[in-house]
Amino acid sequence: MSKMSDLDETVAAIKAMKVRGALDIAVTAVKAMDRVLAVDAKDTESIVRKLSAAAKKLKSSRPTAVSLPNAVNYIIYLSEKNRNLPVKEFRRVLSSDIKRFAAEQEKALEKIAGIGANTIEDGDVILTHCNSDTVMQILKKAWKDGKNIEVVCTESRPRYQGHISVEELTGAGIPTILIIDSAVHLSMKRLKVDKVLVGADTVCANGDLINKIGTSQIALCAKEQDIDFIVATESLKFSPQSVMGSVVEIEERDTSEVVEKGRFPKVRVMNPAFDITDAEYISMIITEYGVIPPQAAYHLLKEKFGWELDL
Ligand code: RI2
Repeated sequence: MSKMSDLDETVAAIKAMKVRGALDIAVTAVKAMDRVLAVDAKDTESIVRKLSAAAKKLKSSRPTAVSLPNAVNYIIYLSEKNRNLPVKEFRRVLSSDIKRFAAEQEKALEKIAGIGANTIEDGDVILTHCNSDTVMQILKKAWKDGKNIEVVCTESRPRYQGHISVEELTGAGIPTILIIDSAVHLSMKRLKVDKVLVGADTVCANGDLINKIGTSQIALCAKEQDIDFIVATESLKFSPQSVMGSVVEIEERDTSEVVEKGRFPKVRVMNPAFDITDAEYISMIITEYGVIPPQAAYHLLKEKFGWELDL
């Protein structure tokens, strides 16, 4: 069997969720594009073509988190802008732009951790779903700031990313409780949950949130019990395509993640990886630009993605 190319390996790792979490996926993809820059090419035009082919492959690896196309499209935009440069100069400029972009995402994460930690109060019981690096950074910062918090993690079936959250939080010394996904409603009451804090895969222009399957049910429970439902996300996860009317594709993953193949031969098994939480259930969105109401998503999009939207 022939050896996989570096790019194909990255695509395979994202598909198999060896690399996961909306921000990590985006940063890993642009780093793979940086490596494409280094491959043999006689002129700038052929690198531009290689980058554009790589972008297409990377974007097809997972369909829902908009951070991936946003990041990749931005690098393609820069490559188009610089396509008249001689090959050596083109490589240098693009590579440093990619590194700057990746560093900016790290900074955004750090900024959100600080802003997010301010929204947490001493003694808070916080429920989170799945594993969001952004959420983890906020919780760890709040703990480091001396806030005595307790975190309730859902399992997040079928892939149990909740276990990753439990490991991270307990590793930081934070008191953590693990519950099954269907225990959310009961646990909110019994454990006296003060806040729900989740990450995002995509935020739409109308403020709707697309996040790990089960998120929208948690939002409904929070609304019913008058608990704040807070989203933490880098602006990279806001969807410019949604401004133009596109609907976000919800990834359907292999059903073997839910039940072994052939176990129920006559049954249709479904495995949607994400769901949509209506903006009206969201109390606030924490971004690197500060805390905004979901209704402000359109304005943030216009500000941030002007280069793509041409509005
Ligand atoms: P960060 C994850 O999806 C979860 O839905 C999480 O809320 C979101 O990405 C954002 O993660 P998956 O990749 O970027 O586990 O905050 O399917 O790490």
